Amino acid sequence: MNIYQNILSAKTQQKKLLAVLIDPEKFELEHIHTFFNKVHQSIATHIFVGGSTDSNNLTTPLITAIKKATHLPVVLFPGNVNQITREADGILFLSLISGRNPEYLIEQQVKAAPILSKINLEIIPTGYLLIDGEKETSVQKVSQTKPIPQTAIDLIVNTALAGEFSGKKLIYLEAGSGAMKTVNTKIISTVSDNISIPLIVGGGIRTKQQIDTAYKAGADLVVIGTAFENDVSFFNELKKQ
Ligand code: 1GP
Repeated sequence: MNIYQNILSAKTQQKKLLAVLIDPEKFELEHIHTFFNKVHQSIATHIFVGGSTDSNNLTTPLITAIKKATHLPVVLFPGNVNQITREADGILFLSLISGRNPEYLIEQQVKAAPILSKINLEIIPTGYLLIDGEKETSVQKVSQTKPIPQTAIDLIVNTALAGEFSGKKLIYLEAGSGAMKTVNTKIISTVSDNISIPLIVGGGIRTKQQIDTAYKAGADLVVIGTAFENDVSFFNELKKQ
């Protein structure tokens, strides 16, 4: 499975992608089969697994169970190095480039390197930008970095471009899990017009209309976690044609 090549070719064909984000601390394993029945009837194309914390080391058993329940690619979206597991298919190798905390710019990556060098995960370098979603999110608390205000479009674009020029293969615009305000369309379209690598957008997206708006503005892949956690019937609105 070449996850990145598939994302790239979807972008070329203007086929939009949707990742369901599963937080190991919030997912109820006993409902895995009903959950994935819904996922498989929907337009979801990827499963992302991760959270800001995973104090009880739930990621490995969760991904083992997910791999049995689905053929969709399972991609780690780790809050820290302890969430890395060989059970996944790939990993977003994140650098929090909107922040200036060396721990999340390079230190976690250095700690991850010896683990990743021994296992066979597809590594996808990702420039991760925290954008103000009008709520103090876990990413902000854990990373001790400030989000970029939505009005600072030049800074957002230049940060995304710096990510691309540094070799990131994806740019992720993150308003934070449960954000009150999603990343606005002006930001999405300006970043999308200026970069050539695929663009991920997530944080606070709760409706089909918000998904479509993000796609139209230039998002190649939308990530949704909270809306599915709160109500699995949201999948019914996202049925495959
Ligand atoms: C969070 O972008 C993701 O990292 C998804 O956010 O939980 O608000 O959907 P939500």
